Amino acid sequence: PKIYKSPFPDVPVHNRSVFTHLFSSTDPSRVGEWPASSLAYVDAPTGTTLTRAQVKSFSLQLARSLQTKLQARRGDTVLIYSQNSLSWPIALFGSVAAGLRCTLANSAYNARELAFQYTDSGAKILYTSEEGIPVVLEMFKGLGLSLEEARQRIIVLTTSLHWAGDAYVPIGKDAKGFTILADLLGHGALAHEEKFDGDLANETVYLCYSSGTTGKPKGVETTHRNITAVIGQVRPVFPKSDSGPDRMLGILPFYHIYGAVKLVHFPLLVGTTVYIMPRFDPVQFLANIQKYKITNSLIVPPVLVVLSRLPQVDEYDLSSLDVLFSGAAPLGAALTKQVKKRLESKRKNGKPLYILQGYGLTETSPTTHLLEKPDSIRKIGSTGILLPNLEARLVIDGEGEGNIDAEEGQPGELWIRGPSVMKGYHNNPSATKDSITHDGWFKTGDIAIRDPEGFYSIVDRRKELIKYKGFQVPPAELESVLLTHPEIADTAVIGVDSAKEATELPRAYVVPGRPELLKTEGQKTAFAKGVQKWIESKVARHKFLRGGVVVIDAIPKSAAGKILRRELREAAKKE
Ligand code: AYL
Repeated sequence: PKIYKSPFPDVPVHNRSVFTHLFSSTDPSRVGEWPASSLAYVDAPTGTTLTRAQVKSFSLQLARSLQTKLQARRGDTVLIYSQNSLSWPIALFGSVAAGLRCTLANSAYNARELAFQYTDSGAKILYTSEEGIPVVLEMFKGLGLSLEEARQRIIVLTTSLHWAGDAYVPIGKDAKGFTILADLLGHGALAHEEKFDGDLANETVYLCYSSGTTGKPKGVETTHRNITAVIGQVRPVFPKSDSGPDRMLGILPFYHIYGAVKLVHFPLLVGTTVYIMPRFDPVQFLANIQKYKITNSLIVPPVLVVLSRLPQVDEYDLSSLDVLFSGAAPLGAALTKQVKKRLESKRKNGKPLYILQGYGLTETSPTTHLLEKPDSIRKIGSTGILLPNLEARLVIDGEGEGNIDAEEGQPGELWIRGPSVMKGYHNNPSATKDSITHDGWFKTGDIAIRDPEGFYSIVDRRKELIKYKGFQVPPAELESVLLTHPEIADTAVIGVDSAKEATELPRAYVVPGRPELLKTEGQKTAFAKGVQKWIESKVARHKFLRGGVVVIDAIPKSAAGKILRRELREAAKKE
């Protein structure tokens, strides 16, 4: 095989837990490498701060209560269902310190979607924000638990809160009758995290959900080593601002591996402060850049569309901004240039703004490629170079000869090997076997080209997955929901490109159960509109059928009964 190595020297890979790696130090005035009093996270709306020492101390306090009050045992799984807040990292690191695994759920999920992940992951305790309580109670009710039983499993992450020294003071209305995070702090602390005596490299710490190349969402087993390795691999390649310490604006959801790693873990390692926003709001995004003199932010391509159009861009001083980092979906060169030009033209200091790309997958913890500042224009559109410790192959189907490697400069499916590749899919050996070869190559399902200098571009996606604004939309899941509609006989879901919004939009093709009722175009349109509306009561917002519903006579299928998605996609492109 033709194996491409990273051009960077390998970084050390440790056999340590995530908690020890980030928080331990021989110098008591430090947490990890950084002063204990330095700010780890700031709540952007209120300015409330959390130092590195507080993150560590609150986490160890929570860890103790998890063990003593909630009888959590090493290896148990907890689920976090909350928008970004200061409490979120405490919930995560407290659980990790107690030796638990965390599964991170989309905060927009409804009760059905949440129930799937809660059950599939084998979670016991569940953290939710106050806003999530109704959905969580509906979920537990559906699972047959009484209100009292449900309450015993819920920890409420109050989002409006106030830290007073080492104490945590919730303000505003607290969730009556529920255990809130504050109730679990201040009852002593673990002296250190739960000791691991097993094989740390292979101990699962996070379970994010991804559909992989096909089918419904699966739990991705991310190990302690995956996480400690990947943040080390990103470190030498991640851009630094020239004007002193970086201040990061955190808008990406922490429950997605991209946010969890880059906004919650990585900043602790490299000494930056993250200004947390509970959700993306375009004007607040601009206001916070000005207010906190933000130097960089991680975004998804649609944020650049907003920045290219939003009139308020002219009203804020964005001159502190050094880097916008885009990932999770393809980013076009034209949009990149447009935003760069617009934001730079407003600056009095003449400083450049770098718009860079990264690439990765939930299964690779996630980042595998990054573009560096000096290459931002020269290699515009590229997702960058392979990170340290990683190897890549570009593989094509050798038609009968098995998999063979593409010629230099030719497209092929990107395969990745290295310490940040997941352990496998949770409780799903067959999906694991389909995606990781016996010698450790993970098949991404993306088609890439590598140029002679080692820069990779993603040119196509071979798998079913649809990406709406960086969020995964597994067609198989939408199809199974659509098939519960009493008037739908068959269906196929694909993504259609929207250049305007820089994203794909999920679209369903449906075969009506009673075609005789849909004779006129008017009747078909009305039926399609009805289905589009109906799905909104069934799935989270990012899965809405924004690309439309199209009534057809039959779904194109292979002889084996597999949906020929490519045919539908090609036809949609020609519209
Ligand atoms: P998942 N260009 C094109 N497609 C991309 C890109 C990109 N830059 N990044 C991700 N994708 C697609 O699991 C691709 O199809 O992880 C890939 O298989 O939600 C799929 O998204 C994975 O989706 C970064 C930058 C991580 C991005 C990420 C992506 C995490 C998304 C770290 O620095």
